[in-house]
Amino acid sequence: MEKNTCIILALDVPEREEALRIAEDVQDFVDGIKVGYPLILATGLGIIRELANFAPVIADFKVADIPNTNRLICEQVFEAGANAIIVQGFTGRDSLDACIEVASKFGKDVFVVTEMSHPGGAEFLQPAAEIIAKMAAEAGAFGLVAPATRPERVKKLRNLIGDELAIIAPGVGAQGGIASKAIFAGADWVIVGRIICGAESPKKAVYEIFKEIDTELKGDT
Ligand code: OMP
Repeated sequence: MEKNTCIILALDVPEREEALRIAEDVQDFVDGIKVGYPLILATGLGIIRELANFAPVIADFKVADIPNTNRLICEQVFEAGANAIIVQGFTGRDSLDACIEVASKFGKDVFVVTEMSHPGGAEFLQPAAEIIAKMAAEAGAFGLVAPATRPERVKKLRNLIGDELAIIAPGVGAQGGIASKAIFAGADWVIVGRIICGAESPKKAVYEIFKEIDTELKGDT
């Protein structure tokens, strides 16, 4: 995935036509499109290949099972045309290794969830986030998912892993996070859903996020 705009669209809509309309509208302004259960359960796995015409697709299945089941899930997802998959880290090293093994076979990437962005993400995952991040680095994951709602945690995780892994950060807009703060804290990309998908002009909504990052970046130099 190339870093141009630092924005990944979370395409959480339940209809194919709407999804394709939004993807087409924003295709030149996002670096990736993340799809998950809402859209794939509603439309089928085939939507991944359709969306891949617009931008690299990250399949957000937050895979969290035993190694063999993880392997089977990853194979389906990469055969369907996804560029990357999001998996949970709390299931342990062997489960993660299974995902990374399949991803390597396909030449694709694995992102590992550390601490989630919603308030409940601080309950059980936060205490384990740093161990999970280290494990992800050792296992050869491509990147981490870390909360834009807690930029100080993104910074902590970035300091821990160095520049070895990418960080993608959800929680901007609807969950209260601010894009520039997550990027300053060390995220490579922010993941943004509702404020883009629900906007009258998704393209304009993406531009507003880009402008906020850009303005703050310039202000910082
Ligand atoms: P909005 O809150 O609408 O911007 O969407 C955020 C997207 O990121 C949704 O697709 C969530 O499922 C996803 N997400 C989080 O919000 N928090 C996390 O900690 C992890 C994810 C994720 O793995 O993508």
